[in-house]
Amino acid sequence: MTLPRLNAATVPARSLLHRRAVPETGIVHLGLGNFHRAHQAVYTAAALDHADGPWGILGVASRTATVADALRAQDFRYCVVEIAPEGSRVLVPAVHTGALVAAHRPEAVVDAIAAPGTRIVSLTVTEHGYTFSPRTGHLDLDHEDVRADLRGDGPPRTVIGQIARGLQRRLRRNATPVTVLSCDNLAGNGTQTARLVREFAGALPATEGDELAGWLDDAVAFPNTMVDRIVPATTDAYRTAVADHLGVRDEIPVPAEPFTMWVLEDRFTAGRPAWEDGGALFTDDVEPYELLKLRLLNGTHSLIAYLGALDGRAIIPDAIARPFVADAARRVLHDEYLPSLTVPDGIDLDAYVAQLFDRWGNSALGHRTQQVGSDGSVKLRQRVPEPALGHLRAGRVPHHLALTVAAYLCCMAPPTGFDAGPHAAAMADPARSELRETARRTTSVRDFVAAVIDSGLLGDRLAGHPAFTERVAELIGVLTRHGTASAAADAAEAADAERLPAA
Ligand code: CS2
Repeated sequence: MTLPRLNAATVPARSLLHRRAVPETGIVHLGLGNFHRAHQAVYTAAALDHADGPWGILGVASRTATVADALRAQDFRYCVVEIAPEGSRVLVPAVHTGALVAAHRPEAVVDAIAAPGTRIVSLTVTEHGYTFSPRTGHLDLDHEDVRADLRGDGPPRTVIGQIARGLQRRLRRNATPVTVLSCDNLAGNGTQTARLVREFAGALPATEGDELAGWLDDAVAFPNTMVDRIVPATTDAYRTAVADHLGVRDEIPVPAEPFTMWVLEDRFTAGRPAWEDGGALFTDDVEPYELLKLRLLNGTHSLIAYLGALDGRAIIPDAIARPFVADAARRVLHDEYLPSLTVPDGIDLDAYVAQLFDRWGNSALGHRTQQVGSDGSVKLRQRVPEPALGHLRAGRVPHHLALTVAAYLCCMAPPTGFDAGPHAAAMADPARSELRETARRTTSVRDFVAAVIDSGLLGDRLAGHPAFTERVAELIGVLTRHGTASAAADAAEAADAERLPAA
């Protein structure tokens, strides 16, 4: 039997997260991927369930039209499939009012940012989407698309270009205040976005740039946020779950774990939805929450993904079910990430950590090691260097942070004769070809690791710590000669030996 397609007429009322009319557009969201649709969209639906407001979302996909086309065909309805081991729930947020593809209609994106009705420009474009130089963290002025956006001889191609050019048009047309809200896993995501937009303005011809920079100070806020929800890629299993639960066909359901968290600074220059109605937490100081999440969750997640992939595990729950992976995860989390943080007031650390292991172990979710391992070159610099430097400066080698980097490099540029397996091979990474090239032109693993670290892949400060380079190289040696579990055992033994009191 062919099921009816999900749309405004066929959506079962019981699954709608709010029953109000779809509001007018007040939010332009860049990055129409699964994360936004299972996170901010759900909080916005919860806010609208309590009160009307101009908080419809115009979603902007960067290149591919699949989601935007399906959204239009479904009257902007789609399902969030919440997956828990004990069963799943299907919910429909219904908060989108339009969908665009930036690569097809770049001018429309600039116009939408400039529109007076737009109060918030939010973004989930992944670490990779911010076009910062991996070495310096500053706007990458050598990037071809950044240069084209600065020349302005065509519509902007980069996200920072779209925001800066959209704000410039807004300033000229109506000069109404607006908030730019980064929802990506970057430390100080609002501060970093503001800096990159200012760097863009600073690289424009002087009068143009000064005018924009002055207005940014007066009328544009960039609050910091911490976002958290594990959201895997969509597969047919989730389309089937929607068909089974709701009796309709949704081409673009979003799977998500039940857990969700959002912590934001309350600095919005043109109003905001009452996201607290969906459980969001507003605070003056997001940083401790961001660092807690970026390091304990995301940092440990990277290690689980790389060890798991090298051990032949397709999904995170199967990786963490391996005792040696769970042991390495506990060690990196407790001994190497935790000392670099201040736990925010009100967080029960033991409960938070226990919950992380439950979340990673959610076997019904099928979160792929390949997904978490992808884009390591832009993710790891947010996760590894700061905590590693803290240990190195105190004279300790962080063996499990070194193991994270070693396992990442084995996935990206497997040494000759070493087979990293299909899950590592499937990881996408903008630096993969450069890493392979570096491996090809160096003559030893030690030289390869030194060249990678000197290239600034993990920022520019680890290069001054040869002990870290040495340890990464040793662990790559053990991993490729004796296997992933042996490398984890080597890291654990070295960490234990250093913990023993001196004789
Ligand atoms: C993951 C995150 O892919 C990754 O790097 O660590 O996407 C993680 O699942 C989310 O940040 C959870 O909030």
